[in-house]
Amino acid sequence: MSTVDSELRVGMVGYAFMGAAHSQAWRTVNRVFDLPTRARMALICGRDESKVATAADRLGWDGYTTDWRDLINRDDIDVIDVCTPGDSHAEITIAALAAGKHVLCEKPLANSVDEARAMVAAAAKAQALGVRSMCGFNYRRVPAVTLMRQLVESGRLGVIRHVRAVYLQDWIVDPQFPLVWRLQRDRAGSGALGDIGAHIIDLTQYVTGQRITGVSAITETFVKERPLPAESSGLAASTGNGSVATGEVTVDDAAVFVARLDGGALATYEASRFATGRKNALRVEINGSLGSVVFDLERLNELEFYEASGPTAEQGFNRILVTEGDHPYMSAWWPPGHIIGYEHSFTHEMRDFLEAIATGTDPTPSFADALQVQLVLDAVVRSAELGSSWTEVEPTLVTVAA
Ligand code: SOE
Repeated sequence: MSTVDSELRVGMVGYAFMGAAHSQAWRTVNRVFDLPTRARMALICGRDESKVATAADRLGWDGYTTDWRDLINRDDIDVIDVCTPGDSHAEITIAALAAGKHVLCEKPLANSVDEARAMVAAAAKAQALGVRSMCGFNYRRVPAVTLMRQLVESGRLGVIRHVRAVYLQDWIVDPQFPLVWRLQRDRAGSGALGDIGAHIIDLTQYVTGQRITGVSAITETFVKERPLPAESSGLAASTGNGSVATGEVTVDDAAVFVARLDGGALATYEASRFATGRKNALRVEINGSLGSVVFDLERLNELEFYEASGPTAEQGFNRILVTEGDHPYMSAWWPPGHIIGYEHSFTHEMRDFLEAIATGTDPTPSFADALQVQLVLDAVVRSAELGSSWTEVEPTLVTVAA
């Protein structure tokens, strides 16, 4: 067990789903992994004092504040964890980096390419002063996904020919589901595309080491008008005369696109919140000249691996149970066969972020990696608006980690 010789005091902005998931990870990371530094859950931030006070108590934070600028200005906060809707990522992150705070920012990085570029520039300036930044594409840190990348990187699949990725949910199939912030472009930037499509864009680029260079896309908003949420409950607001006030849905409900990757692979992507029955169904299949590999989030402890070698009569997709001690991250948890879950990917994310800060290295995915995702999102939107003509992805002006 290494001795912990320092403490990093964390300030987290946001306390909803991602705030809860990150809090679980901050609470757990030093109890599971031997790290040279300890995370202290110092302050959680939210605008509603009653709600954030409750969240601080429930999620295990020492205290709370209602103004994120308070976190930035304090000299007893070292790390800012941004778990807010996308419309505040750039402002909070750029201010935090300028104040010398290490930053973990949830995905997608921003609501636009311009914002993402500004965040990359701020991160580069801060990096020169030893300040670290990372974007929260947590699925990279599912052990089976890391193993998937290792198999591709080692050449076991040969030349990658196809990438086939879907991320499917169904939480807004009911047209009476209220117009929450994720359904408003000015808050979320885009709909299923940026929220869940961003994950499969990052994950497939990470696993293959290839970048998407062009797309042809279609998007759809199936339900264009929804009841306005009541401020407090999130349920439908009333107009007072018995009818329900409604508002326009300004984001995509689903996005489908084909893509070329710079290593020559052809790819298909589908991100939808209208895949009835699919709750959080992410599946990626990679086909290579020597074999294939399949990851399915609903079976996140497993990886299906097909090697086109050996006797034909014995070939088939092998199911690898990714729980051995020499599988990524797994030696810190339980004996082989004792599986882990969705939340563990966030603990792995905090592990790698803390270790990078403590060892003075740059964690991945960097903001530059996240900018590459943002450029693809932008190309998908432009392609869909142009009527699915072929759209080149604007080259990033910064180096992107392979
Ligand atoms: C969407 O509902 C969502 O919460 C995404 O925002 C997360 O990134 C994903 O991990 C789970 O689904």
